[in-house]
Amino acid sequence: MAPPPPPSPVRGRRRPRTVKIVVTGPFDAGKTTFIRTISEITVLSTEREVSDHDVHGHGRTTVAMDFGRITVGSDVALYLFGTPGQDRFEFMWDILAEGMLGFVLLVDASRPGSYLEGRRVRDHFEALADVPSIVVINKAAGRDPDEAVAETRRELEVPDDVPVLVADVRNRDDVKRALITFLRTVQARLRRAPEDANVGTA
Ligand SMILES: Nc1nc2c(ncn2[C@@H]2O[C@H](COP(=O)(O)OP(=O)(O)OP(=O)(O)O)[C@@H](O)[C@H]2O)c(=O)[nH]1
Ligand SMILES: [Mg+2]
Repeated sequence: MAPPPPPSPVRGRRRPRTVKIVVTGPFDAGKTTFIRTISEITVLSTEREVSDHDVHGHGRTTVAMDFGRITVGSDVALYLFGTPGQDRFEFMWDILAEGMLGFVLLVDASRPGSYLEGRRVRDHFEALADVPSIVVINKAAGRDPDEAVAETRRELEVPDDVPVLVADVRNRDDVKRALITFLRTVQARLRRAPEDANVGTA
């Protein structure tokens, strides 16, 4: 009798494990750009024209969410959810945080008010779930990176085990580096508390 056919590569392929990461931060910090720079699918964004250009440089703002995806190896797909930046859409934060593996907090180094807002966003997400996070300083061109990191740590009172890094979120390598740092932080947390292994998977 003929041996059974080998398993079909398509049928045999495992679906990647999906995890949800929230990309958050103050108004105009670069959240949508971060996701657009790295996503392998066309980013689903809900943006509207901003009526007040004086307080917002780019004329468009996220009103509900951004959604993008990046696959890491063949095993894990990161689903990236960007939050809206304006206060009046803050009700979306809790919805988007549901089931998150962790969050990336962006701050805008070119705007001093970004620190105070960043701290409020961080406190909010920290209170929602005890999950890993990192802080990414965007728009820091011309700044000394070490000084920008020290200032951000101080202003946001970032704990020592939360990485803080400088990036230009329009640059794919920078965004990749940020996500790798985030995943390493998740790994470090799992080594300390392996029972959390399934927390936050989508
Ligand atoms: N100079 C500079 N501009 C940037 C950088 N990243 C993003 N921008 C610009 O900043 C503006 C805001 O970027 P977005 O990605 O829309 O910011 P956002 O955080 O999603 O904004 P909201 O949804 O309104 O909160 C856009 O015009 C970007 O082109 C950066 O690293 N440097
Ligand atoms: Mg946006």
